[in-house]
Amino acid sequence: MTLTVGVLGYRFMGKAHANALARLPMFFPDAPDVERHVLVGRDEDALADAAHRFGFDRTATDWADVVEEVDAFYNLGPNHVHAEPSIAALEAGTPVLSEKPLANDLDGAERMAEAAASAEVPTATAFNYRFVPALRYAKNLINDGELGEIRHFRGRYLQDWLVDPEEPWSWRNSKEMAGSGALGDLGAHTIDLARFLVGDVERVSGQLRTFVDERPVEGEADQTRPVTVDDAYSAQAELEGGVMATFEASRFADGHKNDHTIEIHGSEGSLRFSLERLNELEVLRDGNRGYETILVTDAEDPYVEHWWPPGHVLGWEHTFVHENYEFLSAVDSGGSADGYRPNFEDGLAVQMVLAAIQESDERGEWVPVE
Ligand code: SOE
Repeated sequence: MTLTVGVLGYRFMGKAHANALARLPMFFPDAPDVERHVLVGRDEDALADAAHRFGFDRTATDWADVVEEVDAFYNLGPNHVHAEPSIAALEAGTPVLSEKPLANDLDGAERMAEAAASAEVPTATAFNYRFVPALRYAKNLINDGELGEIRHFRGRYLQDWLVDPEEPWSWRNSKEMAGSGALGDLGAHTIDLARFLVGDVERVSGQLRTFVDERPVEGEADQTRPVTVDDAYSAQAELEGGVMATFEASRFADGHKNDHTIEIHGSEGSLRFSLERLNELEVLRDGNRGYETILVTDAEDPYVEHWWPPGHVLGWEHTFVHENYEFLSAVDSGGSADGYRPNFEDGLAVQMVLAAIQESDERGEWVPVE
């Protein structure tokens, strides 16, 4: 059976997921046949150009005309657009992939998770870094007890695309549209990896900071719009099992382009990962004096058999191919709501941590995640 996919959104994430769908037949021959059926957006000229370049059969300007007819609906719009179309698709029984964070606020995320639980179909929150081979390898090491009892998780996500105060305003600078800034855009990934690799977040103490509080509006001379979200955040946290965690992210870390770094320390060893060197995992174990660098590109390493010989390294875009392969395989097999992880329940769990960090910043004290 060929799965028809409808996609809302045709800019950065639209391109990333369209590329992933196009790669599946060549590299994942056991993936379901997928038709890039309809691309949804508002600007009809830009939409038609994207649909042509991304290989979609047709376009639509209203998601309501699409969510019932397709076999899977991808919501790749800005955070404030995630809830309504996704809930409508789920109410029609259509599996949904939503980009992260799940929503722009906790209420939207709760309503999306409730709709997913009622629909009992696969859902996906697009935390694509769970699909980096090196991080799958890390999870296997931890699950096999190679690091012993986990004591520390340390995650930071550093970018520098907003260092220039003249960088134009975008929806990512709006609390109404995004919900938060670096916290939800970047911190959501790190918090999801903490849940994936170690365990749930039980309480947090965090701070948010905005360094530049207004930005020029692209194409409108002398016009500015307020920045109403954080440019950076940091938080300390306690994970289940008493694990100590620190999280931080910034869009003002000059010199860091997409530097998502994870460090984990246990009673028997440690590991270190950096997205800017995503084929490598640094591991300290067996009482060795220093870290060894493992190039995670052997055929037996997660997902690598689908690609190239050892050492022919993968990139950021390959994580979307792995994510789409797993989600669409779950859809094709008629999987249940738990047929794919991370699903909307995982997306809500992260949204609860984001909200707790925001509340902790406001109250200036530790806040439980509940
Ligand atoms: C911008 O900060 C961005 O594209 C995020 O939105 C993505 O989730 C992250 O993976 C890369 O940076």
